[in-house]
Amino acid sequence: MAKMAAALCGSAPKCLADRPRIVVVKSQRLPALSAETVGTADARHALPALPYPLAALEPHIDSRTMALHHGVHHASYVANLNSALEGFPELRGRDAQWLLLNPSKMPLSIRTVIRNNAGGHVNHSLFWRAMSPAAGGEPTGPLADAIEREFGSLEQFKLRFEEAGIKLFGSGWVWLARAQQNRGRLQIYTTPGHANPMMQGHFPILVNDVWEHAYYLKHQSRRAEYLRGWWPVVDWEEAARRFEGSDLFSERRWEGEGGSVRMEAK
Ligand code: MN3
Repeated sequence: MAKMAAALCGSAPKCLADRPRIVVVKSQRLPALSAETVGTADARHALPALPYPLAALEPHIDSRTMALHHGVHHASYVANLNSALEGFPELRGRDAQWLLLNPSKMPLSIRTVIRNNAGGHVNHSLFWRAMSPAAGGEPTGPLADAIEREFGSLEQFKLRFEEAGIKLFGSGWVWLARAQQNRGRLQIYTTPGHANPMMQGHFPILVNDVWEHAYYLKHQSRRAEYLRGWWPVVDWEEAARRFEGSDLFSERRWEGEGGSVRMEAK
């Protein structure tokens, strides 16, 4: 009987209340400054170390790609960010996520360069942690349930994620995130350049980089092949941690996304 009631439930408020609690991300609560997010004017953004060796994701992601991607591309966003901030001591203590999410507080002369490079720094920091050598398999727990509820099955989700990445024109990123609207339900997003769904108040759960520099050495222009071959290195435990952590609404969950813990004194 209870099973039948659940099947008939639909979107009536009483029925929604029975579903797992999903908290909406409210953009006006992004991200309040705390002691952790305000460094000193002497602080510099720093390239985070990879959480695994360069060859650890072989054969799915080759070490040459990893070395260039982390040591050259990501490093250059960090260097460009630091250099753009040289003349602006009032911004030098802000972490990359704050800089990305507060464009109106940037002087016009550096607004674009900050957005691009703070975005590059934040997104790559998330990307490295979305993968792991001891990874793959399937998500478990509440995230697995939510994926099944939204997409029908894990396989369907993967296909739609790949399709979104394939269809994205030019360079950008493909995301699984909790929507600010619709009770924080899971949604696939793509962002151009180094934009991030956080800019619209959505909370990122999983991300893949579809800039050509992420796959060109191994896959040349075959982006679909890269996207399809990425799943064995996806760290579902990290994604589940982000998903479950995002259920507890607090400003703390936004901390550490973009390098606040990785700033180093000059
Ligand atoms: Mn990249």
